[in-house]
Amino acid sequence: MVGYAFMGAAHSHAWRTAPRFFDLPLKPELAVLVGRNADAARDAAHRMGWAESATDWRDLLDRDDVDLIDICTPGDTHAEIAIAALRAGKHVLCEKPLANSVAEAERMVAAADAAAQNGVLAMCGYSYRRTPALTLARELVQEGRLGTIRHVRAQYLQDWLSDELTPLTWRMDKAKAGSGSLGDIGAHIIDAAQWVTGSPISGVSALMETFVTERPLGGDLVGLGGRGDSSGERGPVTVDDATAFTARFDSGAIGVFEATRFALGRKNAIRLEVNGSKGSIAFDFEDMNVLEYYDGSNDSRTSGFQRIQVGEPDHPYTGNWWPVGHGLGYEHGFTHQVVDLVGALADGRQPSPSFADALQVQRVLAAVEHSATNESRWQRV
Ligand code: SOE
Repeated sequence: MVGYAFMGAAHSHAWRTAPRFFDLPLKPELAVLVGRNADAARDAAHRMGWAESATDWRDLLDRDDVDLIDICTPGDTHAEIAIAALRAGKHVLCEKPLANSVAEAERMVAAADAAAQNGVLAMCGYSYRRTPALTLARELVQEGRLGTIRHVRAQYLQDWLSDELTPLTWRMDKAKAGSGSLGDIGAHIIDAAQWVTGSPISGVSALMETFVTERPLGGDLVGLGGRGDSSGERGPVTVDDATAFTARFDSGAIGVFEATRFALGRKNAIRLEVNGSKGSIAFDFEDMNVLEYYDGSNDSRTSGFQRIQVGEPDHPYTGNWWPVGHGLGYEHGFTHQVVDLVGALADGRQPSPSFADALQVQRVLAAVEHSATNESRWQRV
């Protein structure tokens, strides 16, 4: 694994936990944790359960005891590491978004296609798909329970930048992160909307905003909050704080999307509502064990959104955990991601989402950015 901050911790938990709750055909071994700072990487390896630590990811390429490289670094290093790993015959799990540009993402897809000829496989870590309630939503759409999809309403609301004194970190540096709210959290709802509905986005019209254009220096590695001081040195914010866009789907459905780090009071509210001709679903990650479902076939006397407790043994993934009503958390999506990745590798099957799936998300990110920076079809009032 390369990187050991927020995603490194979540992935390590998943690699350790998956074989203890699911019968995996292959047993993950946490061999080497890579981080630039030797002491910090050694501490993290010990804390997160890795046998060794190293400071250069290139050391992994010719180790025959390493079969897969898990990339948990900021987006500016995804292409270099993934392409080298695939060429060295290592399977790859790469965090989202796949890359910081469509060009990089296309190079990664080409490397993945070439590697797949030799049975070397790659996956992109859009882990929210594996929240049981969202997997159930996709199953209901696929079964036709919602009928023809008309609307997708998706929001990803956080508020960790609402304080103007929250210090700069890599997440606000375009060179490292590629974009701000758009790629960090907007990418999740773009992937989830396309995956749940089964239809790719074909066009967008967007606006992006940076409310606070400079901040105190001194953020930490995870870079999700904290409070700097107003007297110290300040630096520029080079990414979006918030994004809003409308979208058309190949299927003919229309979508409204919003991603922000300034929705004061909303901590990690991933909201998805899909309205079809026969039914609707609604989800909010801040109530992540519930899927709301409206069955249009009910008679009007008994109709209404029902709250499905997604925890029954026949719901996705939940049979391996606790009895219904006890609930899962943020970390379980990462564990389910490992379960599905390891199952695909054992069968020699392409894991989902593939790099090609992640490239489609990257194309939507680029279209949103292009629309927002070109005032396209914006009518002044
Ligand atoms: C910060 O917005 C962040 O850590 C994202 O980078 C993650 O993808 C999301 O799961 C939680 O919030």
